Amino acid sequence: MIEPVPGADRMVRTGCPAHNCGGRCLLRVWVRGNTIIRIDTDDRPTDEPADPQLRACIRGRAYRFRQNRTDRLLYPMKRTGKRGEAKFARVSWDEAFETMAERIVRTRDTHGPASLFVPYGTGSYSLTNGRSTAERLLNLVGGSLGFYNSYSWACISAATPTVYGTAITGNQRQDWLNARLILMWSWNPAEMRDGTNSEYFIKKARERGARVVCLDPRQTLSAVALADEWIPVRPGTDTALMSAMAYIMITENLHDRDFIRTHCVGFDETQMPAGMEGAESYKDYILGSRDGVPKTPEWAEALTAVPRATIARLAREYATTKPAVLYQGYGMQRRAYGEQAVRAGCVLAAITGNVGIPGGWAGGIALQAPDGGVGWAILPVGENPVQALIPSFLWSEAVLRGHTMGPADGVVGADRLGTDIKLIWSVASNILINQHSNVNRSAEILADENKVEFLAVQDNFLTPTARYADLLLPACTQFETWGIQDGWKYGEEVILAPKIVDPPGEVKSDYSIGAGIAAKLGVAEAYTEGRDEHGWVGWAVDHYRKMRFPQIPGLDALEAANAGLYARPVETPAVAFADFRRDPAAHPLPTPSGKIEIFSKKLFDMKRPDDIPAVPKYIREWESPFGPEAADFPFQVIGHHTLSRVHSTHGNVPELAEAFPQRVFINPLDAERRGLRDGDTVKVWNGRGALVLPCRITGRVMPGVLAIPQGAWWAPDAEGLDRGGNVNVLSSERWTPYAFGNAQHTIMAQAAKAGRR
Ligand SMILES: Nc1nc2c(c(=O)[nH]1)N[C@H]1C(S)=C(S)[C@@H](COP(=O)(O)OP(=O)(O)OC[C@H]3O[C@@H](n4cnc5c(=O)[nH]c(N)nc54)[C@H](O)[C@@H]3O)O[C@H]1N2
Ligand SMILES: Nc1nc2c(c(=O)[nH]1)N[C@H]1C(S)=C(S)[C@@H](COP(=O)(O)OP(=O)(O)OC[C@H]3O[C@@H](n4cnc5c(=O)[nH]c(N)nc54)[C@H](O)[C@@H]3O)O[C@H]1N2
Ligand code: SF4
Ligand SMILES: [Mo]
Repeated sequence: MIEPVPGADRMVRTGCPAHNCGGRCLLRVWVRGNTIIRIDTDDRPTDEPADPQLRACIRGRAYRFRQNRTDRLLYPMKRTGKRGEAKFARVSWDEAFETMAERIVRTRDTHGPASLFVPYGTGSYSLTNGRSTAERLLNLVGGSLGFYNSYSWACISAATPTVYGTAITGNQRQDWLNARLILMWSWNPAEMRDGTNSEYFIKKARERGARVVCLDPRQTLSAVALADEWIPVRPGTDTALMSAMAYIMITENLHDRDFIRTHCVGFDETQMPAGMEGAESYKDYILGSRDGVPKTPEWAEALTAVPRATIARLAREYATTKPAVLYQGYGMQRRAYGEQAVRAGCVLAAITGNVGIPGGWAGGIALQAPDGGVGWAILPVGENPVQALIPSFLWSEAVLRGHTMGPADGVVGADRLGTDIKLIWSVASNILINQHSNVNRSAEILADENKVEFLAVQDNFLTPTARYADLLLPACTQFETWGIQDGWKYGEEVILAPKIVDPPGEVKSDYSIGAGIAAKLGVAEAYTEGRDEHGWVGWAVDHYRKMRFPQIPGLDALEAANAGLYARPVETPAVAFADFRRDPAAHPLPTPSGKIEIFSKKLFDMKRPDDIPAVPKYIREWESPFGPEAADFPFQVIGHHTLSRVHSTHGNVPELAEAFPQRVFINPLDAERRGLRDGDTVKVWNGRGALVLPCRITGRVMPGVLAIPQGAWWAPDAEGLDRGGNVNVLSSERWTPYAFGNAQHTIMAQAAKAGRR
């Protein structure tokens, strides 16, 4: 039932602004005049797993506090002080468009189109807002340097296909109701949303009798609310734990020998890929027959801090409780050698025979079967005339030494870049300063006008990145333009995002900004194809109808219904690899062998056994409690994804910060040794930077581990000490060996009391 909100003159159902929040939910937005006065959520009377409500989290419900802030960027502005000083003067849109056009042409003609770059940025996935609006324009005037891979999934998206040949390894979530055991490994969907309703499906599975175990260094909200057991694991050691589980399975004969024989390669010496007969198999590694180190529970206990008896029990339980889900979150792969934990988890799923069956789970990145799910709610960008791509995480390398970069630095599509990055147009992104590793390094690089010669930032607010802009372009929020969304990773919905209020000041949509610059460059017609934002949403609805949702009504009907969404119920959940399971010869995997590659010849041929082994191995992280660095920097620091923010988005909303203050979480044993009381301010530092924050003393984080939620806005004082508590002042720019990914959870640091509350 709709309860009218007092004072509201209309209610619009819409998608929650599509940031990179891990979900896609339905909001009811109550408006008076041009002001949003209240937000609540999905009121459809459905509570069935086939088509559950898309209920909003705290961020969506609190969105009016972000929307209505008085410090929104209102006008285009140009820099008047030094880079990073954040001194700006207002300019007209005409001057802003002219400056952009002139700089794009000048940089392209001087350094080549590969010197132009639109960085990774996930602030908007709502079709007409977001970075694709900039890419589309640049592609019409010569192109720009592209990137592949993400800050989210670098290792898991690169490593999953080395095992399965595809990223579509996930069953639809309704199938979790068929599972009898669910291991939530490094996965916290009660807090970091991973598909709206993932936690709902876990609850439903539990109601049906599944046991749920959570493996995480933190006793997360998921461990508390969704799990029967929490097993604390020392960060960065998951592959050791998985290896010891395999040791128990192999030595106790609990593995699925038939499935391994018919569907896998590389498990043991009897089934090595052609030409690899003498190489070390997975079983060789686990039993230690080549390296002399059997991967026993005793061995793993010393690394993981998980008692050997627990390891053995978990191994037996996972091997014998069928079917079972081992869900791999992304925290354990945003780390040094994150590729190994991904491959090791997939191998456990394979050797227990959980692949391709209802209630089972293949592991890996788990895009949704049968076709990877939806995910087209971005403006088409066209063809990029520049072929070269860099790994998204290596943009700062390409600023410093792009002209020397080639395949050894992860460049694909070209033998060399041939130029450094000279112009950056950052749209819906806080990567450059806040979200990339090693903030102090990034700030120093960007402050140098001889490196990046021109930096435009397009955002809603004066973010830490925006403070470094030469030109600030004020973008509207997604309530202020037309958009359309689909599931973040899972889901069967198309969600309409109508324009609800007019933007303040002279604020424009990202698309209109692109169109304004396009006009100056003489490509307006090609850019817009005659459509405004609403026109593109109509185009997208037709696209969805052709691609996946044949029954979806037209835009007019969707608009008139004010239903907010079109949902397709999932009556029979798809199971990834079901065909392969039934008949592997007729339905081979897209791997070189056509089978599950426990041993990868492709990786073997890279001839880097120490950091890219052919079978998954535990490798000590480059910063770890077991290395000499631990003498000065004994704590492992994790910057997990927190409920109150989407990365740095919402980081300037005091109402959310009051509910979830930014703090360092520290175990009572560690706090006592440092003389800390709850609420004391703590300084945390390493060789790259330092921050201060109040502490929260809690047994919900392992001893030796500090948790500092990622995404807080960097706020350095005069000494460079970060008062905002941004964990990236501590993280390192070093990338992972195979995926060239960000290892932002691999941090060693020291901590001490800075003050008393
Ligand atoms: N509320 C909220 N939700 C979000 C986001 C957000 O910003 N806020 N961001 C979204 C995006 S873009 C992404 S990519 C995903 C990210 O999703 P994830 O990467 O899965 O999220 P994290 O919080 O980094 O990590 C998940 C859990 O892994 C744990 N962890 C860290 N290191 C290790 C380890 O070495 N071993 C084990 N076993 N566990 C470890 C952390 O304590 C954490 O509880 O979240 C999405 N959902
Ligand atoms: N230490 C550490 N660092 C991390 C991570 C971690 O786990 N640990 N996680 C990484 C991950 S997984 C990700 S995905 C990245 C995310 O990093 P980013 O992609 O930079 O995401 P946000 O920090 O949310 O910044 C998005 C920006 O877009 C702006 N914005 C929002 N809506 C709009 C819009 O409609 N138009 C425009 N123009 N701007 C808009 C917001 O105000 C915000 O400034 O962070 C990465 N950084
Ligand atoms: S999960 Fe994401 S889409 Fe859903 S309400 Fe929260 S912020 Fe909005
Ligand atoms: Mo992400």
